[in-house]
Amino acid sequence: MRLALQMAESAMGQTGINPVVGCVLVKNGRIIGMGAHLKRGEGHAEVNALLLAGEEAMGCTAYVTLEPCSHYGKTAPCSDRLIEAGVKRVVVADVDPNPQVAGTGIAKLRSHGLEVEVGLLAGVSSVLNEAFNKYIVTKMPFVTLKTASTLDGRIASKTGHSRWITGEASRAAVHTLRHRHQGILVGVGTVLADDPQLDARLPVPALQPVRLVADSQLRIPLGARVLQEQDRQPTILLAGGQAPAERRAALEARGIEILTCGEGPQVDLALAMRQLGEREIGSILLEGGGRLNGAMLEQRLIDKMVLFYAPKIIGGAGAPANFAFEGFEKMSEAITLERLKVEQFGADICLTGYPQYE
Ligand code: AOF
Ligand code: ZN
Repeated sequence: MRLALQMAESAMGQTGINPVVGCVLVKNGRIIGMGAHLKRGEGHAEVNALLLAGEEAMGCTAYVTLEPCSHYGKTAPCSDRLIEAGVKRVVVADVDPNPQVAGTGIAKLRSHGLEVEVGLLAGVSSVLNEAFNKYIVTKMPFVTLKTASTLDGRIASKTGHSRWITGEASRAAVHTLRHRHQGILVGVGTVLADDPQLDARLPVPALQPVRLVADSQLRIPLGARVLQEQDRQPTILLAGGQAPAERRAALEARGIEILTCGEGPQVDLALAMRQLGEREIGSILLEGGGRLNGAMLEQRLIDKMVLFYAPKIIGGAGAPANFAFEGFEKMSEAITLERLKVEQFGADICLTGYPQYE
């Protein structure tokens, strides 16, 4: 199962709104097949593993990180394939929350006499598929917030200087995060201040998330780096309902897509997320700035946080903070993070957690 989970993890980011899944087939103490789901629309993990095993699969045990499917999607049901191949026993890590599956895959295997065991390393599989698990049930993207700040929570100095806060190792980890998300979201203030490119730069070729900019009044300059190279990495602007028509026309003439999010002057962020979900963007990496982070947090649209802290204190009353919002009066009202994980990247620490909204 650990090998199957490793294979699943290696495909993170490349299956779109589909889960990552690994499968290992074992018979008489030997691995006779293995496979992963590598791309939406292509073979599921079980099918790829069965192809490798061929006739040998008869009587084997299958270790699968997700419940084998029982529905006709873009591919035929895996549970049928396991039954036809004569697999004797199936060990499943986690159940598939997809309403089209949700236990029916396991029930089908059992009804054909296969021995099924569920729950081995379930927690590991469910974290790998946390975005899928939310999206498949709600059709809303899973939003991961990433910040890089000083210990006093600043994302720039009082003069706006921000390169660099965190070290190289942290920044490299961010590029892996970008590769693993379908969309990358920033506010227009960040584009105006930093002119970021918002691509994934890794030592090996990476997948490029769709670039999303929340820009209620469409203030983004046509020369901004996020608007270049649309063939390689498209950009969608999230606009308010009252953005100037001439800005809209100028941007659309350049082939930039604009999503109108509500009728008011601001971007309706919840509606924006719903619209992006409808476009099959199932995971979004939110990268600031502070105001967008604060607004997303207030509206409970952030599912997970990855907070990098450099061991530095910059101070300055006007220095921008990683979260800018009205705030609460009492400590008891504070949003808390649960399931905390602490890691170190070079000299920086990285705190990962899941906000609890009461
Ligand atoms: C499995 N094994 O490797 C994967 C599964 O459109 P399709 O045919 O690719 O089906 C996608 C759905 O199938 C997806 O939403 C999830 O429920 C399940 N994914 N199931 O048995 C796999 N990738
Ligand atoms: Zn399947």
